[in-house]
Formats: sequence, C-alpha cells, structure tokens
Amino acid sequence: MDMQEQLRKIQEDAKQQIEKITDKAGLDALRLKMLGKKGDLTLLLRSMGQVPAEERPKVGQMINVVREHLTAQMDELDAKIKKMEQEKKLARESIDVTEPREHTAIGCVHPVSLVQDQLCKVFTGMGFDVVEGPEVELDLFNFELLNLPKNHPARDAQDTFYIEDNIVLRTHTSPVQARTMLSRKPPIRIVCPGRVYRADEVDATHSPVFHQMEGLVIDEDVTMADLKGTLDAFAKNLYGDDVTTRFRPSFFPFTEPSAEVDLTCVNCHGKGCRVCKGTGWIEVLGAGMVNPKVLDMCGIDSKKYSGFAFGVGLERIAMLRYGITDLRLFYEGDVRFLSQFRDD
Ligand code: 2U9
Repeated sequence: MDMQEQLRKIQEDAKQQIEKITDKAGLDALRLKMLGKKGDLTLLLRSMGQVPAEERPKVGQMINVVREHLTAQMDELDAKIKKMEQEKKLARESIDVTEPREHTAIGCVHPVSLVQDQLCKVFTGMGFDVVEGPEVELDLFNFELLNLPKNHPARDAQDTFYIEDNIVLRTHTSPVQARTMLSRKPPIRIVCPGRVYRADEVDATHSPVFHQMEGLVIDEDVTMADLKGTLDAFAKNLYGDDVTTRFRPSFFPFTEPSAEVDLTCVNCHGKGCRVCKGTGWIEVLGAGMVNPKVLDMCGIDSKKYSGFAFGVGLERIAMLRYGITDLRLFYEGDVRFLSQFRDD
C-alpha cells in the first residue's frame, strides 16, 4: 500500500470512528490512536524515509493536511461532547418548582403571646413604651422599692422563689417599673409584659410561672381620672365600645388608693351569664395611684409628680378570650391545643 493509500485509509478510519464516538473518553482514545506518539499518522510520518526524496515534500504536505483536518474534526467533536455533557448535567440538576412538596407542619403563636402582642399594640397606640427586664431580680427592686418591707406577708418564702438571700425570681413585673423610674425622668408611660414566678401548687387556676403586663404613667398632675380614662380606652379597644370599667376599693402596698377593676362581662356584655356568675362584671385588673413613698424611693419627687399603675394577668385574658378553663393547658405544649390559636 503506498503512502497516499495509507493516508486515505487513516482518514476513512478516523471518519468512521468519529461518527461513533459519543463521549470524551472515546475521543481521547481516538486522538491518541491517530495523533499520539505511536499514533497512525505519527508512524506514517516516521516512515517517510522509504519515500523517494523528490516525493517527500508532497507527501509531507499531504500528511500535514490530513493531520490538520483530523484535528479540526476532533476539536469540533470535542465541543459537541462538552455541550452534550453540560446539557445532561443541567437536566440532571434541574428543579421542578411546581412539584408538590412534602407536608411541613407550620407552628403558631402561643395564645399567651397572642394576648401579650395585642395588649402591647393597644398600649403603644396610646403612646406607651414597652419595657422589659430581668426575671432573676434583686430583692431591692422586687420588694423594697415597692413598699414591701422585710416582714410583709407577700415576701413569705411560700410565695417567693429565693435564689439567694437578696436574689429572687421576680414575683411581678413591677421591678421593671422601679428600674425605669430610677433611670428615666418623667413623663413616663410604659407597659412591662413578662414572665413572673410564685411558689404556688399547680391546679386549674394556679401555676408557679405565669405572665403579667403592668403599666405605669408618671407626670405632673396625673389623677385617678387619667387612670380610669386609660383603662376604659383599653377595655373598649380590646372588647368593643359597649365594654366599660368598674372600680372597687382594694389594697396594694405600692399604690394608694388602690382598686380592683372589673370589665363589663365580655361574654354576655353585662346581662349576666355563667362566665360572670350572673353579675355582668368580671374582675380583670388591679390598679391604683402610685404610692408617694414608692415615687420618692425610686428617685421621683412626689411633691411635683404623681402617677398611676395597673396590672393584668395575661393567662386570665387568654382564658376569657378563648374559653379556656384550665391554666395547665398553657404550659403542657400539646400541639392539639396550641394549633387552635391562629392570629388571623
Ligand atoms: C410600681 C408602682 C406600682 C402595679 C400594680 C396591680 C395593681 C395588680 C395584679 C393583676 C393581676 C397582678 O397578675 S396579677 O395577679 N396586679 O393588681 N399591679 S397596681 O403597680 C406598680 C408597679 C410598679 C413602681
């Protein structure tokens, strides 16, 4: 077989194989077989010695043309294979955004948090700031500055969780107000929501952990009328325009005078029902004018300023709102209970 024929055969061979190749490994093998050190074309070039001298330039040129031609064909195939592999990879990795996903349980806000958020909204709407503070508290802020002297029954070890002699789990959120009075100047308008602790046995209406929101307003010339107006606005905002407040005399060491505050029964709107035991009223808040002794102890001049304060139990509001009759349900974390409360 002369050189030209061999070249033609190599070319023909390469053409057939190129048509069959579908991946990079096959192409690399062909490149090696044709153009590698021991490849067909290279060997042919090496055997040029047998070609008569006058024909060598012509044959050499032919071999080069074939080499260039093959290289171009293989490069083209290389590009095709790369494109195909890229397409395969994209197809493999593509995500069907319309494919239905597995069911994921969506949590919901705890009923006490729902109530807390709503109350915060109502009071911030009336110009109050929301202030929070520590749950582990100094005796000074939890009791002393609130006019609860050392031998007061509310400080009894039965009610209070002591951590050390002078450190307690706060029994109310009032220490947040005491701290605020010491750090801010009047006018002060704040509500303080949060978790509080009392050493109570657990039953349907008692828990050693519960939640309160207390409010405090201090300014010049603040009167009981401001307290009544604020709580009335709060009641109407929360339950509707036909709901009002009723004040009954009471006693707290930190307020003087003090009152227990009833709302028009939110269940029967005053007619009398099971919820209000036929009275048309339900007790919801405690309140009063801040005791001048407390103002002075907390660094506010009681001759110049006066103030009112109030407190409300958040579980109580949530129980009334949702018709819950056992406090323990709030703390058991049973999703069958919790998933019933949605903020919409
Ligand atoms: C300062 C001065 C006065 C906070 C007040 C009440 C009345 C009250 C109870 C309601 C239901 C607690 O959760 S509950 O059991 N609270 O009756 N709280 S006045 O008075 C303050 C607080 C801080 C410096």
